[in-house]
Amino acid sequence: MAIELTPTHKNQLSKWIGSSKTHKFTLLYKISRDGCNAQTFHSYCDNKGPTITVFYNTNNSVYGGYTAVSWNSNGAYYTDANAFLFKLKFDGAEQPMKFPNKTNGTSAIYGASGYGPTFGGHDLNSFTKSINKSGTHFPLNGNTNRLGATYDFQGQNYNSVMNGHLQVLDLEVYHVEEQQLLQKPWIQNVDWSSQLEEEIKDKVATYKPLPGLDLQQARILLVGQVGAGKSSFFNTINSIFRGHISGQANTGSAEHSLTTAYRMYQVRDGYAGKPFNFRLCDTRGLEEDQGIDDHDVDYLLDGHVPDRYKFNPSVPLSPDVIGFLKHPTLSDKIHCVAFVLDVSTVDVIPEKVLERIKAMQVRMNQRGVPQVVLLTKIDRICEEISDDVSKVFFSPAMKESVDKVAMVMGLPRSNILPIKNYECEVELDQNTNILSLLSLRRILHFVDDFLYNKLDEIEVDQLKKVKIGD
Ligand SMILES: Nc1nc2c(ncn2[C@@H]2O[C@H](COP(=O)(O)OP(=O)(O)OP(=O)(O)O)[C@@H](O)[C@H]2O)c(=O)[nH]1
Ligand SMILES: [Mg+2]
Repeated sequence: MAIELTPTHKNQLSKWIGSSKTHKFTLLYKISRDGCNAQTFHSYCDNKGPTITVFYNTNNSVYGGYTAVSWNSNGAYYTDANAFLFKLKFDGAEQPMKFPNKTNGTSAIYGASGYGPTFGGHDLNSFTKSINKSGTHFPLNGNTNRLGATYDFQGQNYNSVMNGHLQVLDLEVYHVEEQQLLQKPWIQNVDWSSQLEEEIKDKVATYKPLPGLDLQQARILLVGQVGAGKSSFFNTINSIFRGHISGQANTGSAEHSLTTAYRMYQVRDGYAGKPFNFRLCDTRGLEEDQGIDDHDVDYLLDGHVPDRYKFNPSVPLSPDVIGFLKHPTLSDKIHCVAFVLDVSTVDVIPEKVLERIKAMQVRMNQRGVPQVVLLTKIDRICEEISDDVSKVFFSPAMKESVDKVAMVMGLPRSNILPIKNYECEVELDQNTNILSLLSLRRILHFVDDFLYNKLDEIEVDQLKKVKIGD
């Protein structure tokens, strides 16, 4: 995927810039698109107000600087007490650090026609004149000789922020401005009341799959990248009906999927109540070369895979595994698929993982299985949502992410369902519950759509038989 600021990075920068508002980032200049040339930089960025400059180096480190003062070409230093340098990632790992100005803003930036973005005197000079691309990267000719002269690097240095070089895959400058929440919700006007919570809880609790198909429970398959929040979604729904935060499914962060066995989780009505008429089927997380593949997906969709089947990355699923259902019926099959995607990293899903998802979608489409996206970790991309989940449909950042995901997945926007899973909370939250329940209810509606189609098929078949019998 293209190199650009992720929603999480935007949210982090937004917090550092200050004020409780989120910010809108508008791309002004990008060397891979516009060429690495100081004059071009100035023609696109001078007199534009506050900006963020971001470096993406060849070690997958991301760093840069913010200034509230406009860039200019006057050959002069400018004062800005709000300016800061930062690092977001180092060697591919998230390492957010802010390096504040330590000179009361004196010499915060240097603007000159032959210079690319230059911070301090000079803590960080990106490049001078123009740079040609060399293979995949730009060998910037700037310097960092006086790193720490104007900005407090808090013990960090050229090596621990910039990997000791200025070879970048890209460099971007964004205009930054405060962003208001939308006046009107971008999709759905929800009344975030306890009455609504009870209403949807009841709908979910009393859900029955379409009669006439001999089906007790709807089966919803959760698929997605490692750490996206698949198991947490089950825990969230389970917690709502248990009445307290529950961690029945194992969740957390690990290099490879924490979920190693296929689990068809049931949710019960209260502590020891009866299971509801749906199951959330949790799978091993997708990776570039691990996790369920499109071949496994065939078996999963068609209902051959037994509960607690242990995924083994080196041994593909086959009819020889213990418990393999040789003749599954409609009730064993999957009736809706929920792709679980982490909204904070959705821009950087590896190409290979996306290819796997696309290949799976082909198989789902062949079977007419409806698909939705559960977009998790929405608290990570917008401060207002992090404070209050009910702001989700008023957040421009959220709307932008939903639009993007809908396009990438080739699904209507109404199939993209933002949710906030419980992760560190100790108490249930009404708005968090409502959002998850709304998503689950929509999924159950999609299950019904699938079942109606099955019923139609059966009725047509029966009609044919009757006609032949005539
Ligand atoms: N902030 C935040 N964290 C979340 C959310 N959902 C999940 N997490 C965290 O993300 C991490 C991974 O969540 P899991 O539910 O284990 O993810 P998974 O998709 O089951 O991952 P694997 O089983 O490893 O493939 C955990 O630390 C969760 O607490 C969310 O909505 N917001
Ligand atoms: Mg899991």
